[in-house]
Amino acid sequence: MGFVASLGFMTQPASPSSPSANELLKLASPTLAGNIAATLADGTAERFSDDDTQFLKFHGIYQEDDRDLRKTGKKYIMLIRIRMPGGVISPAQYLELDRLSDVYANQTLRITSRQTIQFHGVLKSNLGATIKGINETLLTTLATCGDVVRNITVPASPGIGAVGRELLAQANALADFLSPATPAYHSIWIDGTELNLKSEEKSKDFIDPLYGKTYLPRKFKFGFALPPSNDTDVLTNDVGLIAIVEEGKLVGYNLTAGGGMGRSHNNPATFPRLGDVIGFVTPEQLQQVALAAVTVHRDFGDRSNRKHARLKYLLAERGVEWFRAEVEKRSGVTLGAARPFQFTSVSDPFGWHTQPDGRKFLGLSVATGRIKDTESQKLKTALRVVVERFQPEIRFTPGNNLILANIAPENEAALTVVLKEHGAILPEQVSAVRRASTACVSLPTCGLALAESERAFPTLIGYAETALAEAGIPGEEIIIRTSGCPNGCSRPYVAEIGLVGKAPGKYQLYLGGNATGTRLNRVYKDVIKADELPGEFRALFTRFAQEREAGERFGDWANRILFA
Ligand code: SRM
Ligand code: SF4
Repeated sequence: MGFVASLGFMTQPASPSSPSANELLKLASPTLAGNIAATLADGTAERFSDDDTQFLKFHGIYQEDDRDLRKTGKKYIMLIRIRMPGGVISPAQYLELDRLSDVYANQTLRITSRQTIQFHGVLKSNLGATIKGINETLLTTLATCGDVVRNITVPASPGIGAVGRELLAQANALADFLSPATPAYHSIWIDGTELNLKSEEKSKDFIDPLYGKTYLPRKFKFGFALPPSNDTDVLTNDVGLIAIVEEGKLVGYNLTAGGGMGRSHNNPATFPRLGDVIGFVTPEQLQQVALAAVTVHRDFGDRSNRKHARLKYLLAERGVEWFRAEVEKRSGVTLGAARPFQFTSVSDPFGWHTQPDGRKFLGLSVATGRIKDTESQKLKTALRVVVERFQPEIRFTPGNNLILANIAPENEAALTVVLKEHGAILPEQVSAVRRASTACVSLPTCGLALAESERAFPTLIGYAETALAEAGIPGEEIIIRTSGCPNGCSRPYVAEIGLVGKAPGKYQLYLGGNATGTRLNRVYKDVIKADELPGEFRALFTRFAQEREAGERFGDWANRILFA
């Protein structure tokens, strides 16, 4: 029996409802080539067709338009997302991405909530050169979007030493193992030619060994975590791998399944969900079990309704026992009993720390993950100079922050001076609430945004800082996450305070998540205007300061008191 047949996807019953438009598209062009190459070569075409925009996603590209300019006509620009398991790159790779962003994008690098980099604002005419440039740094954009396994998240701190490196190696191996096999990516972006599989018929007959002709019903996300840190928000992933370390040695993972954030307003059939703990796997079993989990989604996920197509709905409807049995059957692995673990924090490590090998690392707070130069803060230039001069390893965190690693202790002072000379804001200059909080990209690039998020973040967090000061607790850390729409790209539903865009200037207010990413928050106000937030925060924080128990965090207080 061949590999494809052994995975069983050809034997599964077809979905009883009619397949969605995306399913038909994938079926018609299983190489994912579409007409991308032809449109790319056509200098007169300023955009790709709607069908091709779906294929482009699998190549790591979103066709967007600058929504600030819509009144005067659409200006098409591309988002490019890079694959980077665990968010780790070399200094040389960073410098090249920095250069490419200056030449072809909007002169910024955007750290994402899944530890990678996005370019925004790339014109179609510059797309080919940008993707080629990225690949020349030995990075790729393949499978960072689309109905496939996405960028895998891994604990970011270099402070965890050997186990951290092991997790990174396993994540990289898993990412390669689960990568789509289409030759179209290479032919379009590297060779610069249309995909030629000798005949049209052959192209249509292409079958990816893992994903089949129609790939997954929807995106699929893996995340690793190493307790006590839950910096990757592991339970929000389709599949989570919680590392279990005994006597300093990685013995395996508790596998979780069925996490996800996305929902739609006024559609209660869609909801955020935290993953269930399914069982224990050893590092040797990991790939087979992960593969089995992906094929369960591939074969049972909803292919008619994309809003119901994430793995979380299978877990919610069919249950943990069913999922475990399917995974065991497909992988041939009997999962062990889950091992005890405890999370204490989702925070990124800020400031200077010493690595187990004696070298130093610096965790920087990057406001909304946007590496850019402004009048007062030349962060992008500062990082370029630092990376050129001190050659640190670069690590992007799931909190949209940045870590400079492997720095010789004697360089700590000089590196800090370079940052200060460029006006870069050091983590100790940022309030605890601001450092802990994040925002999704939203306007002007995101086509799904209903309200401002990244651009409103400084103001919204400013409201919180003022209210905390007025309540007499200015140094309080509260995790606030803003998303411009209910898709939840900043993972707002596990934050202590979540602000979810409803309409311009209007948000849903969620309260009651915790500091460990293990509890969903709840709707406190279905609509609140941005300019009502100062008063709302003042009232909430004042009450919190008066009523909290010793050491109690805002999210725990809100959960205990406001939803009692
Ligand atoms: Fe996301 C769609 C940005 C992490 C849930 N997300 C989008 C798009 C591509 C909009 C679109 O489809 O047209 C956004 C591009 C905006 C732009 O201009 O940059 C977008 N998502 C992002 C990023 C850049 C937000 C950020 O501030 O960092 C993150 C990129 C991650 C990466 O590197 O791969 C990002 N998105 C997430 C997360 C968080 C996570 O994975 O840890 C989630 C919630 C977890 C989950 O998947 O459930 C998330 N994004 C979504 C959804 C809802 C999916 C669902 O199940 O309903 C959409 C909408 C969709 O897929 O149709 C979406
Ligand atoms: Fe866009 Fe919504 Fe994601 Fe924000 S949460 S980036 S508005 S899809």
